Parts: sequence; C-alpha cells; structure tokens
Amino acid sequence: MSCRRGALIVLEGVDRAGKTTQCHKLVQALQQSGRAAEMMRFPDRTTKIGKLISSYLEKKSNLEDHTVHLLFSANRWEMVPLIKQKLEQGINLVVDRYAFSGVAFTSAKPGFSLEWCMNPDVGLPKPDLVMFLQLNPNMAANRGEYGIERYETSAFQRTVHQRFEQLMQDSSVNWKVIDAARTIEEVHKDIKLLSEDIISLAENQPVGELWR
Ligand code: Z5A
Repeated sequence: MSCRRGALIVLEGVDRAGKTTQCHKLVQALQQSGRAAEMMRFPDRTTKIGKLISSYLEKKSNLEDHTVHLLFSANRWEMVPLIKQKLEQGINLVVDRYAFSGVAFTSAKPGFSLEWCMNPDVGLPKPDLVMFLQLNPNMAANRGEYGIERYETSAFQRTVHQRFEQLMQDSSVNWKVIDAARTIEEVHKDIKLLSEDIISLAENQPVGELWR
C-alpha cells in the first residue's frame, strides 16, 4: 500500500524576518497534531559543500561569485535524494530558505541576471508552498544589528528584497506573503493554517519540478 506523500513547505524572507523561529514552531505544531514533520535548512553547512559555503559566508575564504552560486545550488541538489525519500515516506518537510534565496542573493550582485541565477536550480523538487515572511527594514533593525557574515548590510539586503519581489511575480510557484511584523504566535497561526491546507492538497499529487 502506498502512503500519502509529505508536503514540501519553504519559508523565505528577508534577514531576521523570523524564518528559523517559525520553521521550528511549525515542525513542532505539526508533530503535536500527529503529522510526521522534519526541518531542513539551506545552506546545509554540515556537508563538504556546505562547509565551503560556511567558510565563505563567515569571510574566512573567498570564492568567485559564479562559483559560490553554483555551490549553493549543489548544496540543494545533494539533498534531493533525501528530500524525495522523506516526502515519499509521508514526512512533511519544512525548509528554511531554498532556491529563491539562492537567486535573490546572487542576482543582487552586479552583472547577474535572474535567469542565469535560476538555471542551476531548474528541476529541483518544487515546493508545494513558499511562504515569504515580509518585514520592513526598520522592523528588522529592531530585532538586532546585522551580524558579521557576508551579505549582512542594509544596502545589499534592500536589493535582495527587490529580487524576491520579482521572483514572487512568478505564478508557477505557490507564493503566500505573510506579515512577519506581528508577534511570533500571530505569525505562527497563519503559517500553520496555510501548511495544514497544503498538506491535505499535496498528499495525492506528485512532487513537481521547480521552474520547469
Ligand atoms: N544564501 C545565499 O546567498 N544563497 C543561497 O542559496 C542560500 C542562502 C540558501 C545564510 O543564511 C546566508 O546565506 C544568508 C542568505 C545566503 N545571508 N544573509 N544575510 P542563514 O539562513 O544561515 O542565516 P540568516 O539568513 O542569517 O538567518 P536570518 O535571516 O538572519 O534570520 P531568520 O531565520 O529570518 O530569523 P530568526 O533567526 O528566526 O529570528 C531573528 C531574531 O528575531 C531572533 O532574535 C528572534 O527571536 C527574533 N524574532 C523572530 N520572530 C520575531 C517576531 N515575530 N517578533 C519579534 N522578534 C522576532
């Protein structure tokens, strides 16, 4: 007997929008309601590729811009067998950043088109739902200073935000914008409801291919 597949649910958003906080809360809530759920995050800094990325983000090493973009994408592709296996086993995956971050961050650098940035991720397992946690820069600033990692400057983050806005025009992806300026519990309530709905819808459908 084949079991119903799990849903692939992605949280994206600007820096300090609360993605990690909400991913943990969602996994916990789904498990408490009797559903199998696990969290994944990108970059996954535990693999060999992830360690190269981590060293780059921590500014301990330099990598050419195209190269690091392809490494971020490879870091997702190396997880595809595991993602597919978990979904087939009926496990709902809650993912902290995905290909959309990959495209938004690299295309915020000079000389990178959205199209070039999307190409390496074409065909990845397509998320059933992508929730974009929307937070304006002033609110984000109230959640603490930017860290010391690469990309953590307000000018760069503004451009990243514009790229996300462009990506959200794509109706082939199931985007939902969430007002992340509210309390953690209020944001969680919306995320949980949307996730429960998509879990029911996705269980009888095959996993799609992103941007294909
Ligand atoms: N990157 C890339 O270039 N290419 C790629 O393909 C991918 C990523 C996948 C590492 O990301 C960097 O890699 C990232 C994008 C790039 N660069 N930047 N910048 P990361 O995911 O490892 O780490 P992060 O981006 O630094 O996480 P974050 O965005 O800063 O945080 P968050 O997950 O959105 O927020 P949080 O950690 O849940 O919460 C932040 C704080 O706010 C914390 O103190 C919370 O308690 C607080 N918080 C959360 N929610 C609320 C609410 N609702 N009210 C008040 N306070 C709140």
